Amino acid sequence: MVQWLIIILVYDFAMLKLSLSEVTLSLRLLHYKNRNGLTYENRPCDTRLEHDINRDGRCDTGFLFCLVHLPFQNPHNCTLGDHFTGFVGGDDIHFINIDQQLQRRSILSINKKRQRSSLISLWFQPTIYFHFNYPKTGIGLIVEVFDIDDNNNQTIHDSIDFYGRTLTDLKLYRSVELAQPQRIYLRSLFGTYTNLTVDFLLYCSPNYYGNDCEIFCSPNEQGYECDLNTGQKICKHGYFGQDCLSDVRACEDQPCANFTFD
Ligand SMILES: [Ca+2]
Ligand SMILES: [Ca+2]
Repeated sequence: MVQWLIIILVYDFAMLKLSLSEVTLSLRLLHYKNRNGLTYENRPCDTRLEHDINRDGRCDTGFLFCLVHLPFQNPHNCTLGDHFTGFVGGDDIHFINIDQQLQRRSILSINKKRQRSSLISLWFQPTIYFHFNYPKTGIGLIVEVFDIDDNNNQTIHDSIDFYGRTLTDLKLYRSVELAQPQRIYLRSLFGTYTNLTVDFLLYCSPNYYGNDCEIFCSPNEQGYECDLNTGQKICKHGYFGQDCLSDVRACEDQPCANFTFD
């Protein structure tokens, strides 16, 4: 009885593993602008000096990115993942991609420009990555823009703005090498004057293949490689069978069912 239970559990686990897919969604923030420097209610971000993290009267901007399964629900849970940036700058933020290897010289010149214009923030922002099972119904993105009032207490931030958008128009690429960034301008749902420009990439996570990234194949050093288009196992010389883990040498002494010497 116990043996049957174990067999059923192993089978279920194997089926579950087969049915999983994994995609990566990356967000590279490019530019954020709050034209009036106010919240969505047209109010100043801070009326109390101790809440002004920047110490210059600008909003102290931070973003919460939340990914959901479509359709949108209210209230929403970030079922596909979330990421809070913390404080990243003021009302006009030009994000710098730290994934690109910046020369020390160019960083220095950026710092000089930064000193010249105190109204523009430059922020070294890494690309934000999400990994999840590809949802057939589509991906929804919700962004909350906050004015940070206390770096140690997330509950007291003021809301500056809110963006919501489906990402059903994002193309799913088969690998990161093939993926082309898609630029999206996120705009306020309240008609206020903030917007955020983001480059999105959606692609199969490493070792996942197929139209919906549902085929998993991790190359086996000895037995097989993976076909880059289909994810099917390609047996290396000397190996055969469905999993390419049967060794030809084992067939030299006694015949194997699926293998004959030519
Ligand atoms: Ca505030
Ligand atoms: Ca603040």
